[in-house]
Amino acid sequence: MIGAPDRPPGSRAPSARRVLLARAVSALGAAMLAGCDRLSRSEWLPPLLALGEKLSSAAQRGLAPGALAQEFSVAEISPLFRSNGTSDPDNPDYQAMVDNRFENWALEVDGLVEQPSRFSLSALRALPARTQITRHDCVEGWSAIAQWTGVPLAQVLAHVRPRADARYVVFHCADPMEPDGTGFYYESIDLEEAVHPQTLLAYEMNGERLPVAHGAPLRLRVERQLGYKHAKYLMRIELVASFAHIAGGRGGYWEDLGYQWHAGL
Ligand SMILES: Nc1nc2c(c(=O)[nH]1)N[C@H]1C(S)=C(S)[C@@H](COP(=O)(O)O)O[C@H]1N2
Ligand SMILES: [Mo]
Repeated sequence: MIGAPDRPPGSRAPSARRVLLARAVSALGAAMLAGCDRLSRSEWLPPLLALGEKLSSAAQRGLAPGALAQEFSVAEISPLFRSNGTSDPDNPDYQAMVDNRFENWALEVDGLVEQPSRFSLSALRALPARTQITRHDCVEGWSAIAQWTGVPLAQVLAHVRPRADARYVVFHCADPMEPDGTGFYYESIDLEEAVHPQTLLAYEMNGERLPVAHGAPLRLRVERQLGYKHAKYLMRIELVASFAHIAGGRGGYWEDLGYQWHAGL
């Protein structure tokens, strides 16, 4: 196994205010999603995006759950950004897609959604994009700043319309973690993190197509969380009510090995 973080991230007890706010946000999200089941996308999308904006304006007032991660200037971009964990998936299907410049790659989005969908790279590129310069912090003890461009996950969720019982977003990756080609890397976040304005499905790094070493063709950027949450080599996004039935049941490859699911900075 390559690039194993050598210690778990520090776990902080969430403040009572944070817990209350998180509950309020989930309740708001659930109520909104439930109410939107019968609405068309044009009616459904704005409230979802508005929720993300509410979270970020709450952030500006210093309320924890919607806080924005710090953004940096172009001058602060790191000249070197390590590749960590998998840097070239040992998966013949993935390698065939690399050879084909990801023409045949598509992101599956399914699970507890009204409209299961497949998105080609060009379909994702056609959606409104966001660019942000952020710092990546790995629990192995290194950090690096890069510019990321991608589609806010909220936009993709607005297309597939999560059902009222959806609570988590699970990211399934192309890289097997076991020598026999099984045990694919995976991660998960909750819906609050999923609709946060800085949560992106990124297809560009520092203005270039995302390199294989950093997760081509698509990776998650979830800027308020430690490095291992930023799933690379995305193949499928699944909306679930619980992740107990997936792999080791703890919501992620490293979580199954004992790391915290809440990897908030
Ligand atoms: N699919 C996949 N995603 C992954 C990993 C991995 O091994 N496989 N490693 C994680 C860890 S621990 C870190 S620090 C970052 C590293 O991203 P980078 O290679 O762009 O530096 O990716 C995360 N996402
Ligand atoms: Mo990491």
